[in-house]
This record gives sequence, structure tokens and C-alpha cells, in this order.
Amino acid sequence: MIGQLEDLLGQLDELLTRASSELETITTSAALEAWDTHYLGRNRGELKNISSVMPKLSKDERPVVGQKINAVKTELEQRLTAKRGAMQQRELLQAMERERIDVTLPGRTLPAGRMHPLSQVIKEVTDIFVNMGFQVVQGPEVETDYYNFQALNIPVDHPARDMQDTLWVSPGEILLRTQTSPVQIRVMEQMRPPVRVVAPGKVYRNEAIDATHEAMFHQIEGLLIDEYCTMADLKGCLERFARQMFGPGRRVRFRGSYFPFTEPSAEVDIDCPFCNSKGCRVCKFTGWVELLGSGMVDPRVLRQVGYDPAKYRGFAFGMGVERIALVKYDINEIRLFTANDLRFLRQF
Ligand code: FA5
Repeated sequence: MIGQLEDLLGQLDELLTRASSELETITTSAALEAWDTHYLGRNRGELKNISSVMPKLSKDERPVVGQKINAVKTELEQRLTAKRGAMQQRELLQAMERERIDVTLPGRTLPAGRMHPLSQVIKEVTDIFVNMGFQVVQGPEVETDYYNFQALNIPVDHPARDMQDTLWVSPGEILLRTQTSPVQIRVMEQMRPPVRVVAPGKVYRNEAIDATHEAMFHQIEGLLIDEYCTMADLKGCLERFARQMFGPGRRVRFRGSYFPFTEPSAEVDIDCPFCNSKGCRVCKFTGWVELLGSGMVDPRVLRQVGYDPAKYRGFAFGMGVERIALVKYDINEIRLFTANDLRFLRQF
């Protein structure tokens, strides 16, 4: 039986050598698992097969072979664990390499947008009035005849309707507002005096378009109602606004005018910056550019919203945003604002 014992021990040595060198060459975890099953598997592993001869061995031989089997098994298991660790470590390093972020690379620059010049003007104007205690409000662009005309003392067939060529949604009833003045009525219906609001927004007119006239443009409405309020307050407020907006060097003038919802009424002009008031296309050779309409709120309008005209007075104004932008930025063509030419827009 000595020969069989030596044979067995030799087989185990050979197994250890073969399994170890095969393990060295393994590079994938699938191959590693296959190796494990093949050599150390509980069912048909090679080591298990060799152990199956144990019952046939003599009493003296058994512990010798048993110890050898255990030694080979322990050795192979240790090598397997070490190999697994090494492979996991390598896979981790590979993953880190794949996912590496180069923080020194320059980022992708996104094109930066900017505010449209008209939005900038609206912000500047409303900021000035907010600093004087006014509140910013808004109203709808699609209006009823009542708010756009009737409540503002412009009844049906009133000649003042011709001052603003109307774009109707439903003739005689619903229209695109021709002015921001309807917001005055909406505000007074909602608030009790004192009222101090400015209302920026778009207005629409079926207008002949030229260097200073558009069919869609922006206005900023102002309304102040209080127990004590005079034309001098209106003048002071608008002069202060013009100084802050255009600088102390510019001249403004108040010119008597007519609006059905204010009495007395005045238009405010600023000296033409394009020709130094000598006369040009922009100022239509008058030397002045019209900025806004204004006046003391007509008592009829106050009565219409339930304010007592004996107790409350107020002033209102409505300015053209495009006109202000033309003067402020020295632009001589109103159509540039809606032409969407980036070379123009990038200058602001
Ligand atoms: C009005 O629209 C009155 N609602 C203003 C007002 C409000 C008066 C409150 C009294 C009290 P007007 O039609 O004049 O008024 O227009 C006011 C301003 O809008 C003008 O001074 C001008 O700056 C501007 N504007 C008028 N028409 C155009 C247009 N077609 N294109 C660009 N701006 C215009």
C-alpha cells in the first residue's frame, strides 16, 4: 500500500502546482469562479475527488493523506482569496481611470443672455417711481371697451376715440388695449386712497409706422390719488423723474394738451438729443420729443369708480417706453427694438 500512498501524495502535490500556476494566468472574475468550482468545488472538485479514496486507505495512511489534503486546500484557498483581492483592486483602479474627471479642462462657455433694452428702461423707470413710494401693478392686454374707453370718460362716438386707432378683437366690445390707462380704473376699483401705482405693459394701435411710431409699443402708466394733490405735485414728480432718468443737463417742457380723462392735461417733451433741438427727423423738426401725456384725474373718472371727487384728487400720466429708450440711448429708429438684430441688441 506504500506505493498507493506515495501516488496519492504525488497527485496532491501535482494538483497544488497545476492549480497554482493556472490561477496566476486568470484575468476575469468569471474564470476565477470557474477555477474555484473546478479545484475546490464541494461536489466534483478535483480535491474532493481525491478525498473520495480516503475510506479505502488504511488506518495509518488516512491521517497522513488527510493532513496533506487539508494543507493543499488551505494553500489553494489562501491563494484564491489573495487573487480575488488583487483583481478587485485592479478593477477599482480601472473604473477610477475610466471615470476620471480632468478638473483643469476649461468649461464649456454658455452664451450669456441679457435684458432687452426696453425691459431695462421699464426697470429703470419703475425703480425711480418705486423710490418715490409708488407700487408696480399690471393689467390685461386684452381689454373691454368699458375699461379702455368708457370708464375713462370716452363714450361711444366720442371723437377722442380717433386719437388711438383701435385693434378690435370683437368690434365694439373687446379690444387690444390702446393705452395702459385702463389699469387706472382696475386699480381704483380694487383700492381705497391713497393710491400710488405705476403700471408698465404693452399697448396696440392700428398705427402708420415710422421712426417714432410702432403698432405695438410699451407704456408706463402712473396714478396718484390722495386728499391733497395739485398740478404742482404732478409737475414736481415728473420733473424729478426726468432728471433722474436723463440727467440734470436735459430740458423738459410741459405743454397744455387734451385727454378726456384728465383736466387740465399736459404733455411732457424733452429736448431732442439727436439735433440739440435744431430740428431733425426724430423730433419732426420741432426740437422736442414727446415723452408722455398727463393731467389731473377728471372728477367724472373718480365718480365712476366710487371715489368722492370732493374729497380726493389725483394725477395720472402715461409715458411711451420706446420714446424714452430712443432718447436715453441715442437711437433714431423705433423699429430696431423689434427687429431682433443681435448686433443692435448686444450694445445694451
Ligand atoms: C395716451 O395713451 C394716454 N393714455 C396717456 C395719458 C395717461 C394721459 C394718463 C393722461 C393721463 P398718447 O396717445 O399721447 O396718450 O400716448 C402716450 C405716449 O405713448 C406718447 O407720449 C408717446 O410717448 C407714446 N406713443 C404714442 N403712440 C406711440 C406709437 N405709435 N409708438 C410708440 N410710442 C407711442
